[in-house]
Amino acid sequence: MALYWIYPSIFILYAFRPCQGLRNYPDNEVTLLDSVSALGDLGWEAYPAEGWEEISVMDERNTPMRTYQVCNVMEASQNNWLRTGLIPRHGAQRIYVEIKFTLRDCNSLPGVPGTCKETFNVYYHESNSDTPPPLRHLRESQYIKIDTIAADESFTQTDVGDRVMKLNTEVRDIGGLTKRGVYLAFQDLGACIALVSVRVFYKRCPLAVLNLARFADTVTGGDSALVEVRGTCLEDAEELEPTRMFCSADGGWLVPIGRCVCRPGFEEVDGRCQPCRSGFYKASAMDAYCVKCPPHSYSHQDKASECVCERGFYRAETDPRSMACTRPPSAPGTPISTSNETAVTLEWSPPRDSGGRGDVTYSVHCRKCSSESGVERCTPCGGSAHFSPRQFGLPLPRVLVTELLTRTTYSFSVEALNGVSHLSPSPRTLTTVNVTTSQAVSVVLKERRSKDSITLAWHGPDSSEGNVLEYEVTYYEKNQQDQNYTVLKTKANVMTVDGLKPGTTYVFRVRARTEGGHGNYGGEIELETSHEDMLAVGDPNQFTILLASVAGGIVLLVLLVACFVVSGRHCGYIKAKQDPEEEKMQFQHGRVSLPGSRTYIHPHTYEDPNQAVRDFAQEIDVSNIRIERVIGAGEFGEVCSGRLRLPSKREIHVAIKSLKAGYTEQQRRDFLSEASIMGQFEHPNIIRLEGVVTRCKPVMIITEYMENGSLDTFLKKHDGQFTVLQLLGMLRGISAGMQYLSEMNYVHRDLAARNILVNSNLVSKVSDFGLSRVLEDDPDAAYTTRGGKIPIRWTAPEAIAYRKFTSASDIWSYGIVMWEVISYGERPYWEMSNQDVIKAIDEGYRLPAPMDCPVVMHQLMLDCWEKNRSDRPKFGQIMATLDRLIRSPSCLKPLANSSWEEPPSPEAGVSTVEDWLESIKMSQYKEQFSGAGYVTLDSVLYVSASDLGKLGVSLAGHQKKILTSIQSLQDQQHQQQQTHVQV
Ligand code: ACK
Repeated sequence: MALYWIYPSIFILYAFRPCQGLRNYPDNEVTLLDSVSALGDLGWEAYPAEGWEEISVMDERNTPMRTYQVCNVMEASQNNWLRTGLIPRHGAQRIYVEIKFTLRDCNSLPGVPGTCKETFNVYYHESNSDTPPPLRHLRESQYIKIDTIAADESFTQTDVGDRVMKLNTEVRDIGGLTKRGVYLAFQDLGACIALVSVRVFYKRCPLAVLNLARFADTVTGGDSALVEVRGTCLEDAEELEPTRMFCSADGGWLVPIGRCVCRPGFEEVDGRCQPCRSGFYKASAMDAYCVKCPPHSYSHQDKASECVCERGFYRAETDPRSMACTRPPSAPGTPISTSNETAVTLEWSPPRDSGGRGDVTYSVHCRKCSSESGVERCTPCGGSAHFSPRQFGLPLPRVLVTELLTRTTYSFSVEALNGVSHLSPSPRTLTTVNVTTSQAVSVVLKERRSKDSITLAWHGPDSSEGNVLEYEVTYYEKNQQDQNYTVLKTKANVMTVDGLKPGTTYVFRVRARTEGGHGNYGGEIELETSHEDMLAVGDPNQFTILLASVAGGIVLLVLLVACFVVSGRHCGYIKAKQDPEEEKMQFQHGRVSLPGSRTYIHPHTYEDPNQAVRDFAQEIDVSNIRIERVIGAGEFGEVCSGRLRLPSKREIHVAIKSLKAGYTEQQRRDFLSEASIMGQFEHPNIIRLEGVVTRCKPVMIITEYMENGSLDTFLKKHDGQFTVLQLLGMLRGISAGMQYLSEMNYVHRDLAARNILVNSNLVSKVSDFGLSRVLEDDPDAAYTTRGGKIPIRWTAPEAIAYRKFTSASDIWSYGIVMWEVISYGERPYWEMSNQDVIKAIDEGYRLPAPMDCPVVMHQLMLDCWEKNRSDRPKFGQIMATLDRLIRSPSCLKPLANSSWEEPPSPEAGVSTVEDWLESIKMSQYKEQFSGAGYVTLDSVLYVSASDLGKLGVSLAGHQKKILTSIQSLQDQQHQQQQTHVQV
């Protein structure tokens, strides 16, 4: 063991174990091995014997601490191995290895040969067995290299003297594990190293409780995918909607969906369900809180889901639990009766106590009484009396009883009832009144009419009333000022009255004379003579039919008029309803020829869609176009790039969309509709239409060429390469274009980064105006329950739910585009399903701020995602905000997730050209580099842009990426040299 080592050991003692026993790790990390807190011998195997050495040192609390050290720098050809025992992975698919070590700077060791190293290698081997073959039989090929570890901070003799220690911490991860555990192996090839601590851990999403659901401690997925976890409702809670959350790869919970609620008798307090106290209750899981028992009820025990009624009070089955308990009403007031020969009207006052309810009704019981030998006997009337409106369940305190016998005494008892009367065992209280009817001729049953006569028939009084001697028929002409009566007499109970005026109404009454004298008149009846004899209808049914048909005619007429009025109003209504925010496609016909008229005209308003194309798009002669190459595939055919030279104009670069052969007329119309829409716009942030070719095949749409293609692909390709201000510039462009469109009353409906094109100056322009695009073209569109196809992740909830597409729904989509831009083309809501997205949005979830997103930008996104569309900003306001931010970039400094660590630069730790190119995702150039002799990392440090050109890296973006990375490699090397110089 080299003599140099003693010093670091001392430093380990004092410098690196300040918190022995207090090591706290984030609660989403589960430690599988921690060499520092191991109590006994670590039992790691070292080979050869003179290589790694376990050295126990004491920390400041005199606690022994184990380190492994090696420092055979004086001898060449070192190959010293140190291997841990089997570290069980406990189900984790990805584990992390955190190594803390110190490393001596070779230059600081006087006289060491050039073989001295400043790195060591870390390997792993997956295994199910905890008895590995001895290390001396180790074959390197059985182990997989995790990395070569270099020190960020090596230390020198001076550091040792100054007692300044430089501890390095490196973390590496190993994914895709399947066996019981892993062995870690450290290979030293001649460096002076002390392994101060080795910690192996995996990440998990720690047990979480949210929305009254418990989400179990979950091991993160092996790759970057989210792990979906079902929640279970807490005790005394029940599921309102299945609960789910996603455990992200870095141990955080994302996107809570669903909810549990406290079951009846329990309420939520501090995130748990607590029982309702006595005197309180909660009837439904959907109620938020326990509430006091309603009047006349109580709960003596906890957890009451309803309160019990006090004695004498009841709750009807249909009464809500929140309603006071009630009781039957008191008796109604004594009825006042009015009677004639066969009818009685009864009226009474309502009960003084309604029992606390509003559903009091009345029932009337009828008995017919007669006295025999001075004793009155009453029997139920049965069906012989008729009650109007009814006998039982009368809503008002009155009833008309008809079809009674004349000169008969009846006993009527009225009772008041309510919704709980049937629950009360107490006898009901009735109010009774006796009424005696008088004698009269009852109702006229029949009538027959002619121009000048009317025939009447009637029922005579009951024979018990005595023999009828004659009937007296009285009538008069209804509309005569002085109502002169005419009295006619007959013994029969039918009479024809002649000598009447045609078409005139008469009023008739009939009474009987018995031995006892004249009885009372029955009711009056009005009858009208007919105008013509032929209209003299004998049968009252026919009359009814006639009346019915006349009435029907009137009803029909009324209905027709009503329909007419309603339909008129309906049209008016549609118009009136046309919300200024509503879909703004104006269905007017004609050119936009009025200067200053800035309203978009929908091509469907044209009877002949070709006319719309002629109106808005210039026809280009195909000889002016030169197609160069295919750049993509559109819905209707290929998209190519090419050149357009119009007479007396300079040649320009254009994109050419063509309509594939074999199209239908409808497809041709849909294809060209994009040109007739685009041709109406003229704005620097809207893709410009150059013209169309319709007179020969294939039909083409020619637009300006956008060198950088669609924004989503462009951003993914340039991940992390722009400043926030550059991203803001792109967003400003999109919002300027959208403001223009919204002022033109055009609603885009499919605003998404994939539908924004970017030119070589990073100007972004809104594109994709085809009429059928939302239905067919967009790969992100999904069918909704209403059958329409909608790009769910980009679309406002009201547009998904009821197709309410407005400029405000475009604002929602704009917020999603902001998120896409700041996250460099990340897929909104990642791999969540469309259904989950809809649900999560409905429950108030919103996309979190992307990495490095300024707080203000995320706030602006959240404003665009306000549920209520009128609360969302307008494009003009968004423009103003972006302009303000661009003017004062300091506002962009606070980041929404500043706790996120700076990601390590991709090239950190790479040691070969291949690894380096891979780390910056440029491995397609591996062969070009090795072919040109760039085999070591040092050799690429001075590669220039022109060298790259010669190597065949011609894309400006790729050159930029490689050169930026070379710059970081140079910085890293510079830092390492600085450390050496300090030594
Ligand atoms: O992402 P990209 O490169 O950009 O691939 C698609 C492809 O055509 C199919 O739509 C590209 N594209 C469409 N219009 C234009 C244009 N005006 N300029 C350049 N590329 C375009 C789009």
